[in-house]
Amino acid sequence: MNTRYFIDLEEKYGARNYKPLDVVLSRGRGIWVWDVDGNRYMDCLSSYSAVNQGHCHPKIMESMVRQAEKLTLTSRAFRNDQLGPFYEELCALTNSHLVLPMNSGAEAVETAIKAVRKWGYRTKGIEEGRAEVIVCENNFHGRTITIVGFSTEQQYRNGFSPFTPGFVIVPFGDIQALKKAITKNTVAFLVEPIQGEAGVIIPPDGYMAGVREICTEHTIAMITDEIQTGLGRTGRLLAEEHDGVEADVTLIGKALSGGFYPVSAILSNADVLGVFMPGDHGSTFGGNPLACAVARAALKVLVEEGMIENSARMGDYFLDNLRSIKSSVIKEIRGRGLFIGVELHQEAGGARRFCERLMQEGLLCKETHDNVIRFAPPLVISKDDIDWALERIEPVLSRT
Ligand code: IF1
Repeated sequence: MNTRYFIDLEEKYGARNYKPLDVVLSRGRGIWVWDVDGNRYMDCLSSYSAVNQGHCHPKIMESMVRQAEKLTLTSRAFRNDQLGPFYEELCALTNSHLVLPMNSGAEAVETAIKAVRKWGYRTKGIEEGRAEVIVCENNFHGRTITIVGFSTEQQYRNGFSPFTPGFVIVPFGDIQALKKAITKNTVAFLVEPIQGEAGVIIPPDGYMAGVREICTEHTIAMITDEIQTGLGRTGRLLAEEHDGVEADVTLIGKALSGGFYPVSAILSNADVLGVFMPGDHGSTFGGNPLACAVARAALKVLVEEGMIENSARMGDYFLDNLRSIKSSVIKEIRGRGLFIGVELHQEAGGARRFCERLMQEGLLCKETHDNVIRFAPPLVISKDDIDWALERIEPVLSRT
C-alpha cells in the first residue's frame, strides 16, 4: 500500500486539525525516516523537539520494552519502583527540589498555573480568585482552553471562548513592560526562553537575567516553559542556562521521553510545588512506571552520549553555513544550538512551498507563522549529515 492509500484513509476518517505534508512515514532511526514507498528523509523537525535523541533510540527502546514486560501502570493510588529513581535523577540533573510528573506539555503548563495560583493565595496572601499570571505576546504553551485563552494567535483562540481569566499579556523581550504589568495580585511570569512557534525568536541579551531579577524582587514565580527549548535543543540542558538563571518553576516534556511516550514534568523549588496537598492534583498516567523508565533512559542517553554538547557544536556549524548562503529570499537567520529559524521575506511567497521543495530533496522541515522555516534535527546529527542537508538547502533557498 502506498502514499495515496494512507492519505486517502486519513482524509476520509480524520478530523482536519492539521494540514501535513503529503509524506507517509513508516520507519525512523536516528536522524532518518522512511516513507511507505521506501524514500529516505532527514528529519529536520524532530517532532517539534520531542525526538532530540534521534528516532527509535535503541537504548530507550530497550528500557521501554523491558519495563513494558514488567509493569506499565499502577495509578498513583500505589507506588512503583521507577518513580523515586526518576525523581532523584531528574532533580540531580536539573538542580530541582521537587518534581510533579504529568503527560503532555499542556498538562505541565496547566499544573504550573494551578501551583502558582495556590502558592500566591497561601504564601503571598493574595485574595482568592484574583491571581494574575503574566505571559508574552506570541507565546505558545499548548492547546487547552485556558492556554489558548492567553494566546495572541487568533487562529488558536477563534471559536473556543469563553476563556479563563487571570492572565496579562506583555511584549516578549521587554523588561520595562514586564515591570509595568506587575500588580499586588501577580503570582507568576510564564515565558519561553526562546519563542519556538513564534518563529525561533531569541530575546535581547540579558532579558532572562532581568526577568529573574524582577521576579526575585517582587516575589513572583518565574516559570520557564522549556518543553521545546529544553533537554539539549539549544546547546545547553536548559535554555535558561544561556543566561545563567534558574527559574522557580521549569517545565519540560517532549524529549523527556525521546519521542517514545508522552512524559512531561514540572520542576520547582520546594516553595511552589510544596503547596500541593494530597488530592489537590493528579492524572491517571502521570508518573507511571513505563513513563518513568522511558524518561530515565532518555535523560541518560542525552547526557552520556554527549548530545547536548553536540547540539551546541553542530548548531554553530549549521548556523554559520546557513548564513553564508547567498539568497534573495532570506530575511534573517536566527538560532541557538540546533534550534534554528530561517525567516523569509514576505515576497518569497511563504515558507510552506520551500518546505515542500525541500521534501522533494529528501529533507523534512516545517514552516511556522507563514514565513519561517524551522530547522531542528535530532541532536545526534553529525557534521557530514549537516553538509548533506546544506547541499539540498542551499540550491532551494538560493533559487526563488
Ligand atoms: C501542536 C511548536 C506548536 C510547546 C511549548 C508547551 C507545548 C508545546 C513551548 C504543549 C507544544 C507542539 C504542539 C503541536 C505542535 C508544536 C508546536 F511550538 F512546537 F511548534 F504547536 F506551536 N510549550 N508544541 O512547543 O505541549 O501539550 O503538545 O505536549 O499543537 O500542533 P504538548
